[in-house]
Amino acid sequence: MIKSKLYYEKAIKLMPGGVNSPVRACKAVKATPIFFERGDGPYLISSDGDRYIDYVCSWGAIILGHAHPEVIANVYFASKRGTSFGAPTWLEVEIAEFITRVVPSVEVVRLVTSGTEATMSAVRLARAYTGRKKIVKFDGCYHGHADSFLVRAGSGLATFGIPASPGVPDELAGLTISLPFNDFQAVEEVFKKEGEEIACVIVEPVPANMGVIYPKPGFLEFLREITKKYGALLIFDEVITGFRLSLGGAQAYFNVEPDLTTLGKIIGGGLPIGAYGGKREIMRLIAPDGPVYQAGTLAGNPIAVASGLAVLKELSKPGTYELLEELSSYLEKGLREVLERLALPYRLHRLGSMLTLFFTDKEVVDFASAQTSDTEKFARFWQEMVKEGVYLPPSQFEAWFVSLAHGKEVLDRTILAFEKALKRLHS
Ligand code: KE4
Repeated sequence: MIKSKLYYEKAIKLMPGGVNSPVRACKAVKATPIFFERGDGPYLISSDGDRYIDYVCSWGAIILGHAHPEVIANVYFASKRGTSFGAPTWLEVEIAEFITRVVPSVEVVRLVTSGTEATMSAVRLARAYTGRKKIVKFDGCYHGHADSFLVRAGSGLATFGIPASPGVPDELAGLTISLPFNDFQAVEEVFKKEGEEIACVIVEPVPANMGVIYPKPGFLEFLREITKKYGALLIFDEVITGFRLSLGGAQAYFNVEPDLTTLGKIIGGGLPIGAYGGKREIMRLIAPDGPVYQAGTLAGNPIAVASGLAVLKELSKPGTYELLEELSSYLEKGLREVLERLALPYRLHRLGSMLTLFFTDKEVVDFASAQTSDTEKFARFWQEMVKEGVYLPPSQFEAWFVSLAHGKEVLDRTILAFEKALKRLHS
């Protein structure tokens, strides 16, 4: 990886950690980041010319596989018409029509340019709509880097949040209450105590930012009911699960309808995009219809939207999600057989085409239990998988993503690599 090392030496002088997003620095896996030049279907090709089977998939944004011809064609022809006008285009109407048609809770949608913009705008809207200031999130769930989300759970249950990053004012962090995911009682107690002051609950319906965690049966329905009871809004952050778990996202998969939904990643086909939406009655508060301000120079950018439309068109073809499920369950089965053969007690979670192997023998139901994982062992495992030509997210607390380009031959090679990596790890 000569070139990657050379590029990294230059990069770290010019950008914080040599990267434009922290997790890419591969600090959690004690490795020099690999620099990539090209994606091709299920593969990434590095600057050193090495080919890897990719399970990062741009953190979930790539679901058709890299450089899908329909996406490339749409981007090419859109860019020939110019890259940005700062004025409405028909493309935005097309994608808004699609999203509002297939995502159950969304009647009106606003496009932005990242998941963070989507979630921070949705929270501002919830605060405006309810006239309340407090928000509830869950430990280990990540909603982007807006100040209100960079909050650690306060000591004790219902005390206010503590800044999880310098630069976040205590006063603002204090308005965020962070609770253990899947903890019915903790949510009940907080709402009993301060429900009338809570503007919203924001949740990843299937958390993927602490590794993939299953919502306990009835937990999402419970959040739906308790927010309704106290007049708070329920926000499903579907930046990852949107168009990943089904065409209608997690809300369709679990049949639980939030008040607001945030989207990103897949709807841009790998180009910068985000979106938030919900019932007309709520969204009508957004400027210029209403007084809640939110804006963006490149929001609804025609190239990003053209890219996203190509992906959404492919995803809406009959049999697509059945194929994705078939490929993902094939991979899961193969990985489980290896864990059984090697008598390893690790916890493998999979929902749809996202999965995580927790290096712990404990049941993983929330962030605290996910943190019983041996991150040192994960780091060595990650490095061994790289040696086998498989590129996994460089953190124990992320999800591996299967794309429609990950055919059986690629999955078989992954399963073989998995066995060899674990054998070396445990030799
Ligand atoms: P962006 O601002 O990064 O587009 O989206 C923020 C966001 C919001 N909500 C959820 C559920 C998310 O997962 C994310 C971003 N995901 C992380 C990785 N899991 C992005 C990767 C990174 O930070 O580099």
